[in-house]
Amino acid sequence: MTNSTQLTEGLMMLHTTRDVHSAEINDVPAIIERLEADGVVLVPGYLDAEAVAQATSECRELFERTPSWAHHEDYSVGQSVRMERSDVDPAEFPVVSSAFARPELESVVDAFFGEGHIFSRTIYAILDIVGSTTHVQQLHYDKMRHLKSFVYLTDVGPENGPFHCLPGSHRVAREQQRENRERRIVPTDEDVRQLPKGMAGRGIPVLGEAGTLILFDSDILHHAGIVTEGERLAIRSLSFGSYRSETWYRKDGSVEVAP
Ligand SMILES: O=C(O)CCC(=O)C(=O)O
Ligand SMILES: [Fe+2]
Repeated sequence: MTNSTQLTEGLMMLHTTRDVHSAEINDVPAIIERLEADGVVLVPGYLDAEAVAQATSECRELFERTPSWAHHEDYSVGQSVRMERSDVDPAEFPVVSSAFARPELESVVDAFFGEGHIFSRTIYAILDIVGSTTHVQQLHYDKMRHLKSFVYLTDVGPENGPFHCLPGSHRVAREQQRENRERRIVPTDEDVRQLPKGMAGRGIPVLGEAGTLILFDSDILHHAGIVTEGERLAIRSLSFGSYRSETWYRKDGSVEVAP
C-alpha cells in the first residue's frame, strides 16, 4: 500500500458522511461551506415546474433533431448530447441556455473558483432509461476537475437512476491527483477508478424532485444509479477554475481537449 493510499483511506474514515445538505441558491456562503466540507450540496426547486416542462421539450428536440452545434455522445441505450453554452440558440432553447447562466449560479462559481473562472462552459442533456449501462455507473471521480451543476428534469427516486456520491470524499482525488495537477496531467479513465478499498457500494443516492439542482465538486467519488423502472432526464453544466485555460496533457503526451 502506498503512503498516498494510506493517507486517503485515513481521510475517508474521518470525513465522509451520510448526509447531503440543502441550501438556497442565493445563499452563497452556505453553498460554499457545504462544497468545501462535503463536496456536494442540493438546491431543491432551482427550476420551477414551468421551466422543467420547457427544458424537457428542449431536451427532446436536442435528442431528436440535434442542431449542428450539438454533439451526440456515445451513451449506451440512453442519450447524451453535449454542447458549448455559447453556441446554444436562446430563441429555440430558452431554458437550456438560461438555466446555467443565472447570476446566482455565477456568484457560486466565482466564490468557488475565484478569478479567471470559466462559468458553465459546457452543457449536457442526458436521458437514462432501463437498460442503460455506462462507465459512469462505476464509482469514480472526474478526470478534469470542475464544479458540476446537475439538474433533474424528472422526479428521481431509487428506481430511476439517482446520482450517488460519498460526501466528504472529494479529498481523495485532491490527494491522488496532487502531483499530476501540478504538472497539468490528466489521469486516465482507469486511474480515476483506482480508489481506496471499501469505497465501492458506499455511495448514497441523491433523490429529488424535478427541478432540483445538485452542485458537486467533480473530485467527489460518485456514480450514476441504474434505472430499473421509468427514466431519468437531466441537464448539467461544467464550470472550471482558471487552471482550465492552461494546456493540459494526457499521459501519452497529447493535449487534453475533452471538457
Ligand atoms: O449521471 C449521473 O448520475 C452521474 C454522471 C457522472 O459521472 C457525472 O456527471 O460526472
Ligand atoms: Fe462523473
